[in-house]
Amino acid sequence: MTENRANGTAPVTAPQHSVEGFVKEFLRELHFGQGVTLARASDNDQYLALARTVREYLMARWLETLRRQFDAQAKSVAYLSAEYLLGRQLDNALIATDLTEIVEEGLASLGIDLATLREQEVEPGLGNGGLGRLAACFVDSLATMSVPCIGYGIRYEYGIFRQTFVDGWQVEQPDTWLSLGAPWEFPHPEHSVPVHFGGHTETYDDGGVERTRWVPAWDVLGVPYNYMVPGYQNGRVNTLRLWSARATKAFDLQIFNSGEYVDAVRAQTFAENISKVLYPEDSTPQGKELRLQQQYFFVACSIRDFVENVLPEDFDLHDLPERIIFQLNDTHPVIAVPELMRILVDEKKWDWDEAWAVTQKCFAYTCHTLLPEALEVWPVELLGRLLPRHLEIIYRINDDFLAEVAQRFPGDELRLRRMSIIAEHPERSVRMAYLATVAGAKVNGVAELHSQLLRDKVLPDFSEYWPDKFTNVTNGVTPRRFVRLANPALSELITDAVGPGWVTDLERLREMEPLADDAEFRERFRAVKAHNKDRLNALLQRRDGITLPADAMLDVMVKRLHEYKRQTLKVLHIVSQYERIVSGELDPTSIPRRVFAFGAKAAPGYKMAKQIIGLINHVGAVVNTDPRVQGALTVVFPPNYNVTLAETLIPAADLSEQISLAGKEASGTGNMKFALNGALTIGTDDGANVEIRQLVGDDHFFLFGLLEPQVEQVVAAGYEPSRYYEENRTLRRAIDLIASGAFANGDRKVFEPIVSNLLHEDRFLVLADFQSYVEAQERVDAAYLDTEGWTRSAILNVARSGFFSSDRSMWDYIDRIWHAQPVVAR
Ligand code: 475
Repeated sequence: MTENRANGTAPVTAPQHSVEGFVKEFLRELHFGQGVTLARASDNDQYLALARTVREYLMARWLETLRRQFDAQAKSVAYLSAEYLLGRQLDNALIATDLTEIVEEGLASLGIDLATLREQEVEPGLGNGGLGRLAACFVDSLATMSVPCIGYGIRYEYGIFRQTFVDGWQVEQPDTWLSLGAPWEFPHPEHSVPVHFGGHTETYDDGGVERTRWVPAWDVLGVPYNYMVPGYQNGRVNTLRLWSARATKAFDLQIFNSGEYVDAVRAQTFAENISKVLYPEDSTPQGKELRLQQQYFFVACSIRDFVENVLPEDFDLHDLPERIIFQLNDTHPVIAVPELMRILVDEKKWDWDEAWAVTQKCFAYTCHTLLPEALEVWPVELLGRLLPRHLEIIYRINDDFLAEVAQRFPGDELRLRRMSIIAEHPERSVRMAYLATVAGAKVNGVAELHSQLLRDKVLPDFSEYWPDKFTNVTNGVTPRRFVRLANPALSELITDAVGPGWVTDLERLREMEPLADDAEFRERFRAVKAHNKDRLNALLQRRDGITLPADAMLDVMVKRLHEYKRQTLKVLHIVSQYERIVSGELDPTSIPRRVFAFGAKAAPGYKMAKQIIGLINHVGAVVNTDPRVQGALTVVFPPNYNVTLAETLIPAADLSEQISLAGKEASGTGNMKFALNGALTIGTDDGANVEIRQLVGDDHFFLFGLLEPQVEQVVAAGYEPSRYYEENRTLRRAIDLIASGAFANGDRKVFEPIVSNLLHEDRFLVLADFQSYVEAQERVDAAYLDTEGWTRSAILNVARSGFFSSDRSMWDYIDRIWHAQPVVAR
């Protein structure tokens, strides 16, 4: 769909919003879309027909949205993100259109169960974790708020790998999410965009002006695939545009003409590799050439698309900042900065300064990390080979910037070296976070603490130089998917209590607060949890053959596997409880029965993370089957944690584990999802945990561990993990038990790397926080035994977490960074 023709007049009407209207349309799709009769239709046929029927209900709104947006010529947000972790589309489209009941009834009249069809959908896993899921929440919120936004990204043919366990060890399988059909996407090959790579630059005389041009060596085509992003029951549908790489005609012809048919076909494959697979590293990006190709590929397509297809034909690009803000989701799309400069200077033939003034107003940068190893750098050699003109532009940006700094701080050579976009060691490379900071109108962190540390620790020279450039926007999650869709039972209870408005105005949850003191309401709240646990149990049975014990506290830690998140701390707690039980120190009937649930993927090349997964599974195999435990401890680790599993797991949780080392987790968003679904948090003073605790109150949050400034001190004083091992008997026994081979059939070597890392390195201070964690867990046990008190706290967690709606995050971005406005119906 080309936006500039979106104001055409042919009427587009949705099917009737009734059971009959739906059934008629569904059967039409089954017959004419899938080419099968109902009698012969497979579940997948039925799912595809259903998806196409539902999208028909959205189509008129989509076209109307585009028309309205074009007419208004309003400022748009272009969210540039290499990842969108969308989750399943069907249910979200059903709640957005308020069709769930109609569809349920209509399908039932044909003898079809909606739940069965839901299960057919393979979620688009086009992201690794937090950052990708955040992008999906943000586009949902913007659509629901009627703010013009295009999400731009990559249509990976293979999303995040499917995780399986073989003998408890992670084995990756390809994610073939497109193989059974992709009913939610709209390919538009006629709007394909060429993207160039390689070659060299040259200068030429342009009527007395010396200019530079890029003479690239090869190119590919970006084919746009559009996805609907429906607002919640507001008649609005925004667009997510994901790019897929194809070989260009010119590329083929050249080689075909030379008679090298087989080589030509191979070259085609080469081009198409660019969008083939999502890199599965989160937080430790590898400097792979294909990754840089992906980054440039999608931002080059996106900028060209916006300038040529979204803006009107005669648009004066000097006004670009009034029409667009490119929000950079971490540094992955930062190459967009020199790309826009290249277009303005080389193609549009603007003066450098004129182009830079516009460019600086068009970008803003969000940082999602604090780990130094997660800050992207690209070797100059690689960048110069792939994008020679962009490297020149980066050099010029850097030269101009450093000249400015030198003026303000004369003679401060060290400062210039610290602030240079080009690092000299260990290899000459481009610091993408610095480029983003220099070019961006604003730079934000994703929680209060993170934004503060970003200013003080990661980019101190820059925040001194531009104090007003830095701001915070605390992350949020969409209440549509993570409460309304994931937790229908709680949604009904909330709606009974405060009315339906909370779905788009989450602060309304506050009105529930007094009900925490209402015994009948607490009873109903517990019934919701029990129902959600049954639902989880049924899913895990079906999915993995896992059975949960009845009446147990559900303690959940789900997130990517990373040492800084400290899954090992939780394992050490489980092992120590186990050891205390089998040694007779702890009576298993004296503590509440607990299920320890894990969900986590490890980057395939991250050895230690994979070891930890192996350890969790092996500990589970021993603990779960030891009769002495008497069912007090159960470890479950369903494989392939993803958005779909989260939607059933989170609503069932009693306890949320947010136990990263203080100062390492930028924000966390899982922590918000749990609180909103009535789990209590055991957590460190890290990321958005800080804000969760402030809002829900200390009495309803289990805080433990070193605070961020204390972490600094402990490290500065020369941290020795072995000291904690020697001085803490419980800890020592737990580690000794692992070291003894008790969880590896007596083989001491299997988990030796984990043990020796903990004892001799322990970069994330697991041992230092162990005692404090165990004590907090004792407080958890005691609190859980007080059923009414626990329920009260759980209700207050829900009632006080409205702040964590991604709608609020979006308003903050609008106020502090974007200055865009909703476009409302005329
Ligand atoms: C933080 N991913 C969370 C979340 O702001 C935070 C990095 C490199 C390459 C690919 N993916 C990544 C991340 O850095 C990431 O997901 N960061 C997370 O962003 C949203 O809530 O604390 O760890």
